Amino acid sequence: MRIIFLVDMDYFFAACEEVRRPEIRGKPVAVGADPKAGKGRGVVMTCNYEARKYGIKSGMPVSKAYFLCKDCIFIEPDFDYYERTSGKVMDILRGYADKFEQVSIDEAYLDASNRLGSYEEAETYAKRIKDRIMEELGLPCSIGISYNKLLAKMACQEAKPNGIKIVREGEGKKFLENMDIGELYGVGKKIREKLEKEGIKTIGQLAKSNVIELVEKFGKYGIELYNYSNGIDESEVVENYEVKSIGREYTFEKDEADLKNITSKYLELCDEAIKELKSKGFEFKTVTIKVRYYDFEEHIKSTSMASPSDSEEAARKCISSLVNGIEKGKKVRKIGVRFGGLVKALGQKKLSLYFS
Ligand code: DCP
Ligand code: CA
Ligand code: CA
Repeated sequence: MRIIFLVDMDYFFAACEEVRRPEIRGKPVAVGADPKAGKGRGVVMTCNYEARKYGIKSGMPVSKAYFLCKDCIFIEPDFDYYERTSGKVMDILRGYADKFEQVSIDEAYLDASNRLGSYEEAETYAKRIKDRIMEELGLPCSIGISYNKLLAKMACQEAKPNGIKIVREGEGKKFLENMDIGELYGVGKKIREKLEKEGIKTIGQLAKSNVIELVEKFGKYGIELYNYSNGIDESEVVENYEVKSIGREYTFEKDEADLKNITSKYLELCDEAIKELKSKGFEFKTVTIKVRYYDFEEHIKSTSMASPSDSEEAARKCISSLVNGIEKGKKVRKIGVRFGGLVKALGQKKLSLYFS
């Protein structure tokens, strides 16, 4: 019997802020750009559950969030801090797993089948994990437990906030049955619209549909959708030991002082590295550039993304802004670009291969 946990931190960025600013606890808090009394641009990255009561959510323009709740406390994101905190969370979680797989900044799968004999034991184990993270880091999380990754992930969604939800063997189909089709892992907006056109509104309806017709409509992905809707997912929890970061370096033949030439070389390296990253199915969270001057002085600068990405455009933007900090006119010998915090692209991404 497999026992798999999906641990996902609650309102992560905002929870991190509550830890270092206890005075904001219990009040509505959103992390995102400054709303400038409703005139600000940019979006809410996340908000705590007090703010959610007002209808504020991730991805919403901050101007709209401001009008929904004028008393909401808006905090500009501090990615380095969230990354560091995430690292501490992951270090704790790793200790509870036979097999461990981080899937995003605030979430990871743990396979603990070898350590546990029953779901009762699993529940106690999950409580221990939650207590430990709360005691050491002051952060709440939710945990889904099941016999596969798909159901663990969906159980976690039900467990939120600050809870534990178990889906036992034999309960998978029933657990999913009445949920809206959009709730199914792997179903994005486009697929949902297509399915709804066919009259498929619940996961249960999808589970009963004709798999051959699904393949006709969605290609190979139709089989995956069919399996998911039936609560079937054989994929293993796997840590990517091999690749932690992907990068490129370049040494100029002659020391280069022209920032335009230097920048275009950085972007070339960026494109090459992104190509490799995509071909391996990764998304990056951090971008680092390195510069070594003619006198061997070396500098490293990095920045973090709000959420993992494999976008060439986003990568180029980060790099251009980092390059801005390079000393002008000083001769450069060697440069490097590196993408770190790699995670496997999620199911949603795979869909874009079928529907672009
Ligand atoms: N995030 C972001 N932009 C988004 C969604 C999320 O920058 N559109 C960031 C902020 C979140 C973090 O990623 O804190 C984790 O995202 P989750 O989807 O897990 O959401 P939260 O942890 O914020 O809330 P929940 O309690 O619902 O998990
Ligand atoms: Ca979360
Ligand atoms: Ca998450």
